[in-house]
Amino acid sequence: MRDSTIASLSARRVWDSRGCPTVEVEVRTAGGAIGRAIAPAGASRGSREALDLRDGGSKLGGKDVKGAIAAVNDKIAPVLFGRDVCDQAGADAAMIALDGTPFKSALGGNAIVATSLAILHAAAAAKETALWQHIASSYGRTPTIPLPEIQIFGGGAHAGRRVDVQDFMIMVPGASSLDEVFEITAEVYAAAGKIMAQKGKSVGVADEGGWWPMFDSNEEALSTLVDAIELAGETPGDRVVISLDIAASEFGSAGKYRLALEDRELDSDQMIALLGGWLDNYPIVSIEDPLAEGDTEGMRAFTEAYGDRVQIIGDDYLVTNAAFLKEAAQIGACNAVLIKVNQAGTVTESVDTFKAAETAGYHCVVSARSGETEDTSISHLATGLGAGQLKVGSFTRSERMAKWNECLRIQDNAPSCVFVAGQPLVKTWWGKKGN
Ligand code: 2PG
Ligand code: MG
Repeated sequence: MRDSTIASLSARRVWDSRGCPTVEVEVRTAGGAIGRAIAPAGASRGSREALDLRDGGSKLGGKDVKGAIAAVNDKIAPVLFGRDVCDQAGADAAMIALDGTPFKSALGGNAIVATSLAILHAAAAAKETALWQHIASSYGRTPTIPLPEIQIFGGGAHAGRRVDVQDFMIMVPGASSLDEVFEITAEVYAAAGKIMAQKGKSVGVADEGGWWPMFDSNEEALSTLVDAIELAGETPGDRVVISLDIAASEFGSAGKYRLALEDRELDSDQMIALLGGWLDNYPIVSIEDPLAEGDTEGMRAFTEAYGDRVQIIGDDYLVTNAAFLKEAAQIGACNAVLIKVNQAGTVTESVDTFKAAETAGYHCVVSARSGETEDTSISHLATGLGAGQLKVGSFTRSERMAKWNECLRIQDNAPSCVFVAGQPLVKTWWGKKGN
């Protein structure tokens, strides 16, 4: 164990996968341990998540982060100097107190999350242990290799709203290893590309590297995904299943949903019926944000109708917040939660939400953001917590592949760490098919 006292902490400006500025924080301990982490950025954000501090103005679209960097260097660093990096909760609480606002808008969610994750890395380095191992031992967890959720077509706010639905993904709960998941996913991704090219609809990729959704309807994306799974030599609903992020807050509010592509407006009940039809007709096992974040009654009704056969994830709806999750559990809204560290703002609050989810019997999916970097902290977080599932975006582009490849490295270095294929999805449509 190296001396884990914080000797220096500073931020620099780096760039994310959309070419936008973001914050990297580097922490050094007296014993020479180094921890480094970069803040990601969402495009479809919940209204109650931690707020990034952006400079505004006309330069760089108002997205520069000089204020957030100054917040780390001038305000956070003096408060954390001399603390022990192994006291994650203490460091996070100190930043929350220093910020003093409900959505971390004073120091910036980007400043705080990069610092919180850098401290986590520094603690692992001080203990001379892998990050996933440090997480597992700190929080008393049994590590597992997560089941990936991988995007084939983008959509919504990540694809110029070409279709309303944001993520058309596959999961391979029938795979026997992570290698097999990736092999099958690579085949499905390539098959989807071939189909798009044959149809003359191959025009590039969306924000997370999934194929651009050159479709005439949301449902055409679903049927094309089924075709791609078949072209890859798989039987849809057998080893390979579909997962959707509707991201309904992007096109719905006050109980009204505007499907731009199909030029029609649905109320909450009609939206539930539309999605219910998709669940009947396609091998979908997981559906995220099916209703808008303010449509609590819709979310409850959808969960009552379909919660026994499909995973229903709250993302914009729950924003990695333990209190919101407990409220949702009380009324029976959703049965799973997305864990995004930058929505909560700190590692400690994210783990609190994870624990609240587990107590409530909710599944957990650790997730990247649409604006990402080479930072692989979430691969370790998903493994170390034994979260069960990991959502990173597509199966192309290095800000995505960095996370998938890190899972392979973790697996090689952790022979006792099992892969959790299918396990989190036992209550689902896939499970009911008798697989
Ligand atoms: C989501 C994420 C990732 P964003 O909605 O789950 O797909 O998107 O980071 O833009 O919120
Ligand atoms: Mg989402």
